[in-house]
Amino acid sequence: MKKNEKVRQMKKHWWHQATIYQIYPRSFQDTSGNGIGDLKGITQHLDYLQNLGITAIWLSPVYQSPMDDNGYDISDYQAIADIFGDMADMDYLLSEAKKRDIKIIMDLVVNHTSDEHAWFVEARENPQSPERDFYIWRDQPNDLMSTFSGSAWQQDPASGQYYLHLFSKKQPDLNWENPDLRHKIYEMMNFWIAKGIGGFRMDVIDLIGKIPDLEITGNGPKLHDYLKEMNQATFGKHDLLTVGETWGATPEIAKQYSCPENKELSMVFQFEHIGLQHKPNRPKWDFVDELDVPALKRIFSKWQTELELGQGWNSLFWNNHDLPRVLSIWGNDQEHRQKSGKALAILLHLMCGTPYIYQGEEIGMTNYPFDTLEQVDDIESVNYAKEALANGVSEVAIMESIRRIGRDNARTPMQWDDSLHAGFTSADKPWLAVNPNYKEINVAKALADKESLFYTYQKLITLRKEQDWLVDADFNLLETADKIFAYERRLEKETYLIVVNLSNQTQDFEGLPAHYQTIISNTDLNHIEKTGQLAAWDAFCIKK
Ligand code: ISL
Repeated sequence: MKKNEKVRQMKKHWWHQATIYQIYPRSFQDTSGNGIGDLKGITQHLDYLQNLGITAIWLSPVYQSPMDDNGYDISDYQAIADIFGDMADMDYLLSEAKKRDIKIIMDLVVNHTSDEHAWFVEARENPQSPERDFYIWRDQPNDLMSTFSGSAWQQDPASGQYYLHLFSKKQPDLNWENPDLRHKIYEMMNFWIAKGIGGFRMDVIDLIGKIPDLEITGNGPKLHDYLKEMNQATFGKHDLLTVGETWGATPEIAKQYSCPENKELSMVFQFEHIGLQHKPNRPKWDFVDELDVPALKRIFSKWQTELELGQGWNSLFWNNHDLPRVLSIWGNDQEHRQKSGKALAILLHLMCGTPYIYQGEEIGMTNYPFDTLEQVDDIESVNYAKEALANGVSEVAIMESIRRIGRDNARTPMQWDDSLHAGFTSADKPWLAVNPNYKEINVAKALADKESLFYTYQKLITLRKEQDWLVDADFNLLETADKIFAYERRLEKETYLIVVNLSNQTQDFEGLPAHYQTIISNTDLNHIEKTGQLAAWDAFCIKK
């Protein structure tokens, strides 16, 4: 059988043609008036999301939490944080979403819990308890460092032992070697599956196989055994989407996770393209001024060809709640804001994989002009600033990094309209300031303008549902000028050409065929035909 035929016959899942929308609940919509987004706020905007066309929402954590890391520090996996509402609100969100054919993907944070989780409280108070071994304790720390600065070990005064925390001190790492712990996690996952959720996004899942004594954190030897066991014990029997957050994945590793025969996950998030934002092998704060477009092409092309259908599956994303806004990094967030936004969307969404949109991306939200440390909330940025100041780095330089790369850029409130606080909250002050550009950039304005970025996203989402080639076709990067990203998708006799000018400059381009059909574009193709040139941020897809 020819490869294309095999591919067409392969078992397809709903998520092969899905587009996922990530919501950071804290920043989406406040209905209670406390300045913090909540579950009712999400339910209130389901019609908006249905209009956009998305298949599922990935919900960042809404569980009970002391909010040291905005909910990625969970103290009860089966309860909802008061600030977000309660379980009745969650059930209502699930049922209202279902009415609109929207699934809910829950964030599964099981590399660590909060130090206020009952397991850790017991472990700390009673070193003889079974819970003690749910965490990782040593008599002496080694050199492991926390992602949020400083040592990854914290001494517990009562026993004198140190516990491991790869993130904040309030996020002790779980010990996945302990089978009782693993089964408790599977039970919890089944509780959520029974509620009818659409799947799980798995926070830093590649860390669960760590061997702390060897200072191995990512991709430990038992990682894939645990995932296979988890699959069998939980989601394997259901048609759910599972996506692992895996900073350390190479294409080889990603195949291990996502190859259907392996029965692990549907897909993973790989971050190689995100790595281009900072200098090679440097901390993320050491950002680059001039982005390397040829490297971006090489990286995407590698992932597209290595994870071809049947071998594995890609996740496609520019943004999430940890990353700066793509328009402020790869796009032009000033004079070409909408057009560069469309170009970046067209470029990404016509590749093979499941696309993810982060709230506000669809209306072209941008980085926030942070200039003092008082404006910064995120624990990662705050800890970094403390450490850098102590090491003699100037506040000006620190603010430059935070402004460019800091996680709060993604977390400023969603901009709904041009009223006070962008319609996000009726409180005097939102938990994090609204971007001052909200009068220009907001949902109401985007919906009113048929030419807005919103409608490009809407069209891309529809295309993904309707056009099978987006799933089935091969990917082939074309040789072009540095700043042009062009690729073909081919399936039997059909060929689709995607061309994007990733720059503010005009580029020569002679590659338009005599006959074609336009699938989507942000520009006038006749003009390109006549001049043999792409204008700044021109982007299109044609069928040859
Ligand atoms: O972007 C990062 C790499 O420097 C980190 O901010 C981030 O911590 C890392 O991507 C892991 O992220 C996930 O786990 C963290 C949580 O703070 C992030 O929000 C989450 O996405 C710990 O749970």
